[in-house]
Amino acid sequence: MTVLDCGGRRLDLSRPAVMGILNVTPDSFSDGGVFLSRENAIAHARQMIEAGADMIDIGGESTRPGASSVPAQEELERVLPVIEILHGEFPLPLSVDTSKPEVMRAAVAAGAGFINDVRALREVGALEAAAELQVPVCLMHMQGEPRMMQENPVYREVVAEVTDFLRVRLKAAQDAGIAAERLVIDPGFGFGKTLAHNLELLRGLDKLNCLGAPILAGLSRKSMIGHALGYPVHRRLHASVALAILAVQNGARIVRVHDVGPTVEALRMWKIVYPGSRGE
Ligand code: 8Y7
Repeated sequence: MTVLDCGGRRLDLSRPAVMGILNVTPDSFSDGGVFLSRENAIAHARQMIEAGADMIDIGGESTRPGASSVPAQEELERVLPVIEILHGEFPLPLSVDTSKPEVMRAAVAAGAGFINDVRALREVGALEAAAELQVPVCLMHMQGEPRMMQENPVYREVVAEVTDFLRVRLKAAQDAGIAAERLVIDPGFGFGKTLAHNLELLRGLDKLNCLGAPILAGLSRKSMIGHALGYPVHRRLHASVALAILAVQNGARIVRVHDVGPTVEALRMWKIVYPGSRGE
């Protein structure tokens, strides 16, 4: 369980791993379209790999709060060339950030070895596609849909409800034929959650380990930092690194980040403090 086979490329999860975020979208909230061009996206990926990323998560659909959906054709045009080029150039696992079965199929054919689905395989045909492709899948919790999810998120008990949701999705994935060893879970920080919900989830993150799947956490530059500290997106680096370390300390095995170099450096220090395999 400590090594994921990502389409023939190994991801060692005996120690925390860093997933670098590569947005190939014109409207991504923190990169603001800067990495729109293919060349820029590839240069940005090269830089994250040089900085020590263990994998790269390539997304062509913005899931920021309020974002509208992107047709499959456009998503494919954004991500496929980038996946092909990076797959040819680097040996590390590549993740595709998508909810669409046709994008999953084409991305894996182009060299992706991991599916990151913020909708936890709930789109029609997604369970079947993921089962067929035999690559690891991250199942993420979200309350509502990106367009409306931050309107008025309500939970009775956020940690318990997120755990229940992920338990149901893990079962659905396994019933569809996806091996338990290929499943990763994620509480979905910021996806239909207030600051108070996000903080409670972060403090209680280790409780998700009762589900037996490695935990992925994405906190980088998120609006919870803005709500907590009042900083705009370009000033959230230090808080993002702190949150990545806290997530790992509380049981996360993969952190999804924009700022790979600073996160890798902080985690190097964490690993020296906690040389045991689970940080005990
Ligand atoms: C997450 C994510 C985003 C996350 C996983 C952003 C695609 C918003 N956030 N995937 N994606 N977990 N697994 O701020 O938290 O990067 S998009």
